[in-house]
Amino acid sequence: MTAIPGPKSQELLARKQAAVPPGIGVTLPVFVTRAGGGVVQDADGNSLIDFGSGIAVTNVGNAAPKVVERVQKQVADFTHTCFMITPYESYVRVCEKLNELTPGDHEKRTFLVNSGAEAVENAVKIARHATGRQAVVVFEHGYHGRTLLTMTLTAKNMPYKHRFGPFAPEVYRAPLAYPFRWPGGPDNCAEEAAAQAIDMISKQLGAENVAAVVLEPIAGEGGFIVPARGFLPRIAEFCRANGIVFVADEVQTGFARTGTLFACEDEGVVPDIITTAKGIAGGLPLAAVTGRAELMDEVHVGGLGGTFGGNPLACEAALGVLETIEEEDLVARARRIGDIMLPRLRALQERFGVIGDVRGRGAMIAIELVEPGTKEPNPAALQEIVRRCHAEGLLVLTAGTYGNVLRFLPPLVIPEHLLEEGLGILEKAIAAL
Ligand code: PLZ
Repeated sequence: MTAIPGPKSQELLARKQAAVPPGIGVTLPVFVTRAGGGVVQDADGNSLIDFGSGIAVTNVGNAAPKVVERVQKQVADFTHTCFMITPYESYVRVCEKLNELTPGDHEKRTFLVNSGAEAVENAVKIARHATGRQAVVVFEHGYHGRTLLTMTLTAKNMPYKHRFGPFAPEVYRAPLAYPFRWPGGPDNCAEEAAAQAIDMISKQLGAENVAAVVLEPIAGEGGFIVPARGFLPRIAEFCRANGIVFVADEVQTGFARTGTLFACEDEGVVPDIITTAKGIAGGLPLAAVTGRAELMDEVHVGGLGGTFGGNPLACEAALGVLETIEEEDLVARARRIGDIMLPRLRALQERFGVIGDVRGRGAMIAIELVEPGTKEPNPAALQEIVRRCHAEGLLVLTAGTYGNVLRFLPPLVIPEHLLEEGLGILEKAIAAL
């Protein structure tokens, strides 16, 4: 309807600039009035095709009927009591469901917090408490949050860590099996990267000093890096053999996004603790820590918690999300989205040398942009393509350690004609470049 952003959004943007610090950046400054069905509508009456899902959150859509219904009922009944003061059933139900649905048939416990970062921090606290060890191992290209500990766990300096130190102690970083950039090539990547990580842990730290290894099964913010097959199981097996708690951070990959309910399932990896957030509650703030009963039960009464964790509105939303995933078979939908997008993107890669790599699983897909004919990161091309997509009404997100990855996270309920239309806009943007 208007240029992007339109006059109303520009007016709101000016107010944002006066009221909100610039540290809170904005990818696309259109102010939203409604969203759903794979479309985001703005204050100027524009409709944008949503390839972002609010960063992998609205997997079931922005206003899924089951979520809306449950939250509306709950908000009229009560908004809060604090689960640690006087509990309510929906919290327990969410935990029962996660214990049942997460990988592994061992006995599990779950508790609820507010954000992905908070879930990861708690996973580390529990691992340290249960093992009596301190060191935590994370990986190159990893992202785990913005709190002091989780920003320390995060790999990338700018914008997450720059001048925010000193960082938390006892955090060590190992190589990630990044096939596209592995020096020895993709074929030996899993084996070599796992060997280097294990060597680092054994020789530099001593496995017996390591409380936890924290790993994203697909690195999200780092650029949708799918570790070479075999890497994850090898690291998990090393952890098991050495009494190290293996924490899978599925904050971004969870809840049907990658074509399985959780990304670890793809290689049959069973984590000791799994952290989830984002897609768990259709946009209401909720996150969870799910782990082996014997680890989780180690922590003394009152050792875990928080005022808002497992808020009743968020719990009802989560139950609505789980029902929607099951009833609409969104796991299969995610796979279908991948089956549509990957071949289209690979065909573009054939035509345009700027696309160095096409990767991802299910509805978590990315292209990595390079200087044609090399592997040199091309962040300028990314900015240009994103600008053109946004101007034409396709909301896309960026990622990547080198700022050169265009990522796609459509809501799993997106109609196929919008997926096709979005891909068409993308193709034109790349061709124009
Ligand atoms: N772990 C794997 O992807 C959040 C970050 C957006 P919170 N990723 C989006 C930004 O720039 O702040 C994330 C993640 C993984 C943990 C987190 C942190 O989750 O809910 O943002 O705290």
